[in-house]
Formats: sequence, C-alpha cells, structure tokens
Amino acid sequence: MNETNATATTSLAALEAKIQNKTARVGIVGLGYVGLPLAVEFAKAGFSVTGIDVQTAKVDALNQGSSYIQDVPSSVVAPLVEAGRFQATDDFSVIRDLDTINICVPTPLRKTKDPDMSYIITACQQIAEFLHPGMLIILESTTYPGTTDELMRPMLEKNGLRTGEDFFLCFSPERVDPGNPKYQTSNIPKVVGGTTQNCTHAGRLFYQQALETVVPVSSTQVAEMVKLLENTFRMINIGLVNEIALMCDRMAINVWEVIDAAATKPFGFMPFYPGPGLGGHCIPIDPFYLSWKSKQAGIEARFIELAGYINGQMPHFVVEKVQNALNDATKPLRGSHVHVMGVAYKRDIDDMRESPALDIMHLLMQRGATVTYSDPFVSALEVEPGTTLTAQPPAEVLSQADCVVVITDHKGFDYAGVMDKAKLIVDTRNALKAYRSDKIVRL
Ligand code: SAJ
Repeated sequence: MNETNATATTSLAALEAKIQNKTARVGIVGLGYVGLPLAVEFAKAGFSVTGIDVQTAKVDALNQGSSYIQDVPSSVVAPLVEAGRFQATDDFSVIRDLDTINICVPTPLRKTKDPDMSYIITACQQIAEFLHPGMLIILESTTYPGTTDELMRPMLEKNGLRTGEDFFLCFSPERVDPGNPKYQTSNIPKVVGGTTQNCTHAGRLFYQQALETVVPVSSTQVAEMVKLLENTFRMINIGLVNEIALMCDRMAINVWEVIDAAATKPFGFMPFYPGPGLGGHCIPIDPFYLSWKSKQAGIEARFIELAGYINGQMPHFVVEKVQNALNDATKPLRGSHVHVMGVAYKRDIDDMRESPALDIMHLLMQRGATVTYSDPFVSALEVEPGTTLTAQPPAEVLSQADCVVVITDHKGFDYAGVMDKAKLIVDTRNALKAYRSDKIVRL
C-alpha cells in the first residue's frame, strides 16, 4: 500500500471508530430549520454536538435551552444543553476540535435569478481555516450540481489536505418539510454522495448513527441533482396545474372538480392544486439553481423557465379575478376595501418567504384598493417598504370589506363565518369547497 493509501486508510479508520463509538465531535454550521433539527438528532443519538451560527441571538437562545424552530420544541433542546450534549457558538475556531461538520446555510437567489453562493463560500472559508486530518465535511444546502467538488473542494484543500485521504467530503440534500407531522429529520430517508468512495462510506456511516434510512449514491453530483429533481418536479407540476386552471377559467370548468376526479386514478397521476402563486424558500428557488447550471452546460431548461413564468403570473390573475368580481358588483377596485384571509406561503405555518400574498396585496394597493388581512400565524407584515399592516381578527372586518380573498387556507379559519359575513369572496384555494353561493368566485 503506498503512502497516500496508507494515510487514507488511517484517517478513515480513525474517523470510522469515532463515529461508531459516538465520540466523534459533531459540528453543524447554520442553525435554522435544517441545521437545528439535525443537531438535535445527533445529540439525541449520543454525540456531543456544537452548533455554529453567525446570529448571536440564536446562539444565546439555544444555550439558554430556548428554541425558535417550530419543529424543535425547547423541551427537547433544554435537556440536551443541560446534559452537555448540545452547545451553540458563533466562534468558528471550535472547528479545530471537531470531527464532523454539516453545512446547513441558506442558498437564495439573487435578483437576477442567479445562485447566491455567498453563505456557502463564507462557511467554507471559515472551515478551511480550522480543517484538520480525519474530518468529515458534508454540505446539505440545496445547490447546483458540481458545487461540492468544483467550488468547495479546492477551498478546503488550500492548506494541502487531500480530499478522500486526509479529510472526507460529501453532499447530502436536506429534505426537511417544516410543520410536517409525519416526516421529520429522523425518519426521512437521507441521500448522501461523496467525492470518493471513502467519502461516501464515511458519510453513510455518519448518518446511520442517528437517522433511520440512509441512501448512498455514487457522487456528490448525483446527490446534488437528486434534490433539484425533487423540487423541480413539484414546481413544474404546480405550474402545469396553474395553467390548467387558467384554461378551465376561460372554459367555465371547475378545475377543482377536475383535479379531484383525476385524483381517483389509482396509478400514474399525482394531484397538484392551483393557487395564488408559488411561495416558500425551496420550490420557487431550487429549480433556478438547476436552470442556471444547465445553461452553462449548454442546455436551456425550458420547462423550468416556463413554469416559473406561469407561477409568477398567478398573483396578477388573482388580482384580475378580484377586480372583475367587484366590477360585476358595480364596484371599482379603486376605493374598495379588500380583506385577505391568510398571508403565509402555505397553510398552518408562519413563514412569509416569497409568499404570493405579498405580491397580491401590493398589486391591490397599487390599483387603489384599501387592503387589510387576517392570519393567526402572522401578526404584522411589511407589504411595501415603509407600509406595515397588522393582522385583524376576521370577525371585525369580514362584513365591512367589499371583497374577501382567501389566499392561504389555514385550517383554523372559521369558513362558515366567512360565508355568513362576507359580501363577496374570491377563493384561490377551494377552501369553501363545501359551499355553493353566487358570492363565491373560485380560481
Ligand atoms: N403549492 C401549490 N400547489 C400545490 C402545492 C404547493 O400552489 O399543489 C404552493 C404552496 O402554496 C406554496 C408553494 O407551492 O406556496 C410551495 O409549497 P410546498 O407544498 O412545496 O411546500 P414547501 O415550499 O415547504 O416545500 C417543501 C419542500 N421540502 C424540501 O425541499 C425539503 C418540498 O420538497 C416538499 O415536497 C414540500 O415541502 C411538501 O411536500 O410539503
């Protein structure tokens, strides 16, 4: 065995032993909706876990046993902190004493729809400073195929350490679905692919200590692409069903009835539903990481671009529905009071990122409407720079509004009360499916 292989064998064997006897000191960079649940799973599995985040408020809260992530209650965090299993810090130098690092930082889009890699680059620069032989580094942030091997690897090798020999490098897509009562970090199958076979082996062994199912793949690029396929699949199918809704609107066909009937097909079909637009931090964004990279490879991602266009048109379509519904009641939109029910990007959560409600409310105000809203999860929002609205209880507003628009169909809303008090309703989510009335205008 030559020296290189000997080094790899020694480093891998040492890392394997630490992982298997749970003495490996685990580090998680980025303590958001992905990083914190992952940190807790490894702490619960018996590892000593150090969370690293640049936001000191998060660090302080966690060290006091207080969680800010809906799916990770403080009652779970506090005992782990007290037992010394979990601690948080904003000091990256702790990495010199850690054995594994998962990077769970944001990967947003720039205004130009190009990937914003700044968070990954900053994290890598910090890790490279303290990287030492025997470490396992795993990127979990959703990104374009090639990021791990083409961008991260050279940065981590800058001090001479070799990937797959001195340290081990993998990509593993995060599949966290915030608020999902059935699937949480521990029981969602975990795909992992390494730069080399040794890397994949180390990544697989690592996740097997804390998660129920691990799915090894042959490279980091395959693992990166898996995530993009999953979320592009959703975005394009949502775009398709939104286009079907536009067709049905023109042909006076109830698209919701069409979808429900199509969904009775026991194979070869999966229902998606039209809506007011595409929100969230994954679905509207991840596919553009793929289209950006495929363009570089010389292939135009036309499905992604088209679906992005259609989904982006839905807020305008909703505003047209409101304007036409008021017009049919001989009321101009300008000067009318429009009340929005639900502003979060999807039901029963408090997340406003990329929420289509913001676009719709902005457009309504631009056309002269007075806009109010109700949302039990969102107490206030800045609909335009300098214009902040606060949530109002539906009972106080429904009968005053000229038109009520259901944008997000939170389960907790009193839809019977909406039916009883509202003069006119535009329902973008089929939340009033059980009601028949001329005052309901459906998407
Ligand atoms: N939406 C529709 N019609 C649909 C489904 C969704 O208009 O049929 C809209 C939603 O209202 C929302 C946006 O699309 O504005 C995204 O909704 P989503 O259900 O995809 O929820 P997300 O953004 O929380 O997506 C996450 C993703 N999880 C990860 O990336 C790890 C996604 O892969 C999951 O499939 C999704 O949760 C889920 O199934 O809940």
